[in-house]
Amino acid sequence: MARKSEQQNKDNLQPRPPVVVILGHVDSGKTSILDYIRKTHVAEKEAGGITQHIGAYQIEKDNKKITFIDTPGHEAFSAMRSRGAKVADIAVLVVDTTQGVQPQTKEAISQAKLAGLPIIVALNKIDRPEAGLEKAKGELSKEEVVVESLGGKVPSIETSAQNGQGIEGLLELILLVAEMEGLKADFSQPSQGVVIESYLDHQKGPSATLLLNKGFLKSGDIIATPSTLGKIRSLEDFQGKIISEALPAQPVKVIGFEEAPRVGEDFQVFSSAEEAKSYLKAPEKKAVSPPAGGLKIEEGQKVLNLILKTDVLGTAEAIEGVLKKLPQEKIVLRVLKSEAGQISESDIELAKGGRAVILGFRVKLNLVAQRLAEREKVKIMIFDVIYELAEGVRKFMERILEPETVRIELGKVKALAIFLSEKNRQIVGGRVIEGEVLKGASIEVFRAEELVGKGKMVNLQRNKKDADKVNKGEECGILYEGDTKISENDVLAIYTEEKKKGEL
Ligand SMILES: Nc1nc2c(ncn2[C@@H]2O[C@H](COP(=O)(O)OP(=O)(O)OP(=O)(O)O)[C@@H](O)[C@H]2O)c(=O)[nH]1
Ligand SMILES: [Mg+2]
Repeated sequence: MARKSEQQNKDNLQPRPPVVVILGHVDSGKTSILDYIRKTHVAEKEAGGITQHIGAYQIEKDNKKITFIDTPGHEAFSAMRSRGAKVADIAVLVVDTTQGVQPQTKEAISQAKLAGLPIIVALNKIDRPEAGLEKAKGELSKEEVVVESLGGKVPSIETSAQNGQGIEGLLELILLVAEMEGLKADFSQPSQGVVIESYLDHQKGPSATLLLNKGFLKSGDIIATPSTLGKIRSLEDFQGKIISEALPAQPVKVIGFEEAPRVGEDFQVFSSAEEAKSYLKAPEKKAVSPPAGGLKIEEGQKVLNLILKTDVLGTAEAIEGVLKKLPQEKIVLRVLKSEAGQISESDIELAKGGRAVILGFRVKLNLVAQRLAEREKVKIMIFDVIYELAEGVRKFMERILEPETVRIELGKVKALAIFLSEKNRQIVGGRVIEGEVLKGASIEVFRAEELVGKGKMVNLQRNKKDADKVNKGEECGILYEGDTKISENDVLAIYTEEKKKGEL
């Protein structure tokens, strides 16, 4: 597209800050390291400036800027990580030295390599007594990430997000690698870049965090992605401070899109709305996933309709992936709507109409919506941890599964004599020819091997005394109740039914 084919005027190229993606396994300490850096290198402009979750920050070290992107390590966020790797210049691979190389460490390595990013390894949690530095390095070597201290080319540093050890060194390494990369951008042109986050701000409307890879962005610019367009009403930096323009490698929150754009889309600035429209791709306009295209529901299957509301769009995508992995042979999950933003009254109306459950992830429920949900009896489940969401949905599915009835065969009785026959009751004398007979069991009546009727046992006797159980070979008297009359020589199948909790 335009970005690749356009000629860049070499004179306009200026150095730009590096964009660093922090990758690593779940709980390796990515966010903790970023928090530590932010605390020590960003002068908080306003107290509690960050209201929305923004996974990108820019800091300053020795008068040089560095942009960081955080990505979650949970396996479900693979798409987010690979996007992070695509927009970045450098990957910091965080390895928990108490754990060593883990599945998402490996995934992160291959994503960084695929994107051609230089890797810096942060050997984290070095403050912990059980930290296994050499083991971690050895395991990295097996993944062809050989650190310098083992004779390789990959710079590494021991870090602790707990006490700050190695964090300054990590920043110095980043600046060093960035310098060697010679990162430059054309600042003079209308900007282009990538959508890294997208959400519906319930006060300001569709919002997106953008990362510019060239040019500059200012209020009033006409902007488009393949899925939506708009005119920029305001620009905010990662701390929520209004800024007049954004520069390459600077994460910026933009308000003014007509709809929340898709995460990962390229954006461009245009000189007119007409031009911007021509950039739109007609068929996939909506930033909402289609309601389960091609979803097949077979006989006997139930459907659980869901409305998914998440903090950012990348999360919605990850959660849909997690939901897909839940067993759905008996209950099919159908996502009616999936979008970023708070749970609104219209979500509750939709849930009511579609008999859906609302699933929230890191979102809030305002009082009005909560009251409406209570009144309309709409179920809302809100989670903060993806694993808990998966478990919560699984438990809910199990609860709505009807308990299964399991038939237990007990035995067979051959009817030898009929002693009494009333309207729908009979006393039948017989012999247990198979298994055993328990009082209160159910009865099926077979005549010449054909099922002719069903009924139940009201009482059971042996030697004219009430009995709980009669064994094979013994004779018994059965007080039978049922619509079909039993005749001599009929075979009675004796069974019970047990209800078992539904299993997915
Ligand atoms: N002792 C010690 N604990 C750490 C260190 N870094 C992180 N932790 C702890 O490890 C846990 C996970 O840290 P996070 O920063 O949330 O890890 P993460 O990699 O961002 O995790 P995900 O985003 O879920 O993939 C937290 O309880 C941190 O307090 C460290 O250097 N030393
Ligand atoms: Mg994290």
